[in-house]
Amino acid sequence: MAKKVHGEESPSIREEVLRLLKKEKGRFVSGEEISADMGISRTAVWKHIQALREEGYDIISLPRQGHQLVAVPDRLYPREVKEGLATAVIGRRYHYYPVVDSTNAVVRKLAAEGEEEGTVVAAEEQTGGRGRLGRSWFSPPGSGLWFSLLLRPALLPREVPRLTLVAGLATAKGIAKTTGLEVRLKWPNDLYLDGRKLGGILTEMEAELDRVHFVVVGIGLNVNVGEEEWPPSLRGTAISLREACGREIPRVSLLQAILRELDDCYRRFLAGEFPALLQEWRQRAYLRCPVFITLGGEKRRVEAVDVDEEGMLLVRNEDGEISRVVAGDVELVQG
Ligand code: BT5
Repeated sequence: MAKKVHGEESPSIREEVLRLLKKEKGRFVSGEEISADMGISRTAVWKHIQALREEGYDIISLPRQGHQLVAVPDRLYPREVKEGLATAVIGRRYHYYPVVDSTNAVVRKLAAEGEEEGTVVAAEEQTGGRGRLGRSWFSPPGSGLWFSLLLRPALLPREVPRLTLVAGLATAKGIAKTTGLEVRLKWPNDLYLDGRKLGGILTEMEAELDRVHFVVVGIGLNVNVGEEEWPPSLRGTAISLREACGREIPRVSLLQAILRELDDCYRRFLAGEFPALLQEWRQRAYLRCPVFITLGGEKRRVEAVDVDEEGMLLVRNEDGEISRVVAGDVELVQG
């Protein structure tokens, strides 16, 4: 009779089976070899292979030849994202969900339960993805990066918006490393490509007046969203990396690259290097250009001049007066 695979030990054996198939990728490994290596029955080997197939791993099995791993799915599985990640803080702990309402909401809940700094929550799909001011964020399955990180920096609440700029910069750097595309940053939280919105950042915090308990940085990035997938409200205003590059972008390696940049930028931020990070942000930003700014319901055309050392936007109105914007919506003047 086939040996029963215990629920407890089978996930780690499955990882071992997968590791062996990956090591021998493109080559058949016999059922006997796997079963001898792992100390499990042939039937158990078969069950693990079947389970991996259900997870999307493309494995061919042939009688007398064995099993061959042909392709790894581009899903944001912990084992794939954590493989070779080597970050110090960001992504050290990583939670994955096929579907979730909002990754920011999940991180908030984990944070309240004492989860440690650096934890990342990623989902294939969000059913209640959120933007700022209660706006919704379109997060279709399998074609974007929808993830959030938990930070516990020793900051004052008014210093927290700086983290949005740092996260935007890190995301832009990760995209450049993976695709060669240089995205533009729009104050305070947008990533743009070809004048269209590629991604956005939602920073939320739990704080008292003089003490931040935790910060949740949510990042949404359109990776392989197809032209036909956009809802009418986003057609022509949103863009994905695939649309810009004309090819599918592997999400796992993109996420890894972004997590590495976040890890590096956050370390530098904590070490007091915000001015240098801001300088890098400026180089990629829409500055010294006309924009519409909406403040308290009123929309005005101004010039985005610069960001100050605290990361606030400086704008010049038609009379040449400079003012400092702490929070607001900026729209590009097209054309
Ligand atoms: C943002 O808000 O740009 C922040 C988006 C943050 C999303 C991430 S995904 C992971 C994490 N979990 C969440 O629930 N949220 C974060 P805002 O600046 O308010 O922009 C929202 C506006 O962008 C919407 O009103 C739409 O006009 C537009 N929009 C919505 N979905 C979009 C998409 N996928 N691509 C481009 N534009 C989009």
